Amino acid sequence: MRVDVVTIFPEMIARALDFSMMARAREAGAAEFAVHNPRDFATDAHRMVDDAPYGGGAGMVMKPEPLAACIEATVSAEGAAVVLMTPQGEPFDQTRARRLAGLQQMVVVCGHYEGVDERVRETLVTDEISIGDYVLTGGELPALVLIDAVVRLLPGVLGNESSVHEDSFGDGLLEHPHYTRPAEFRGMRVPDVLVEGHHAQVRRWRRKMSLLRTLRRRPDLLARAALDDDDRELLAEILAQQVN
Ligand code: 4G1
Repeated sequence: MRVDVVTIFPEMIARALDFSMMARAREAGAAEFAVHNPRDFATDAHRMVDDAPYGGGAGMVMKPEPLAACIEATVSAEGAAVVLMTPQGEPFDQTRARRLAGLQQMVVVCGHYEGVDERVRETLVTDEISIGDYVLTGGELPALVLIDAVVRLLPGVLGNESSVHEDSFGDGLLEHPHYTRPAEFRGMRVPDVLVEGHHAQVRRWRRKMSLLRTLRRRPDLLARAALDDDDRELLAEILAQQVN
């Protein structure tokens, strides 16, 4: 997959993509990254990328010409998504990450100031995505969140662990608790079932804890999760034990 980021703070994105899983994805040839600055497409002497809003009021708006030229110079693949990161977008989730991971190219546009000129959104943007309901100063951190979630799904990025990790949210449940050595830490013992290591028992305990955690913390997720008969049995057990 080719990932392009359109941003007036290109270093912020470029530096972040040089680390960890994103760096490995590039080394493995699974992803190709490029960063583009609308300022390089400004034609005026001051290379302006923002201007005052029509109708007046506080704040600035990203000017359409340099932003549009930058996006148009960047889109190359058939079926490319042009994703605008915006608080007005659809909530980002794992389903959307999976869908985007199937594309040849993803162009991620980061807003600044009060946002982008409406005509750019109307004509060049194919997807509008939000990572959550809070106020930020720019779309760069949301763009990095999106890219991380998508790139780790590309074939050849995570290897074996990918299927395991995908499983954990593939069914829409929260994860069970995790433990590593020592078996006792500050008087707190690792649950016996995990120490004993009976695989079927471990699997059952983990599934039950996933269901319990999701029920307690994110009942909204549980309502939409793909549950089978075994899960319903475990849930019945949880409710009978009144640990919820
Ligand atoms: C009104 C949050 C404004 C913010 C209401 C999540 C937020 C992009 C995101 C804002 C942004 C709310 C996001 C706000 C984001 C233009 C530049 C928009 C930054 C900007 C809830 C500022 N997911 N915010 N406005 O934060 O880009 O993607």
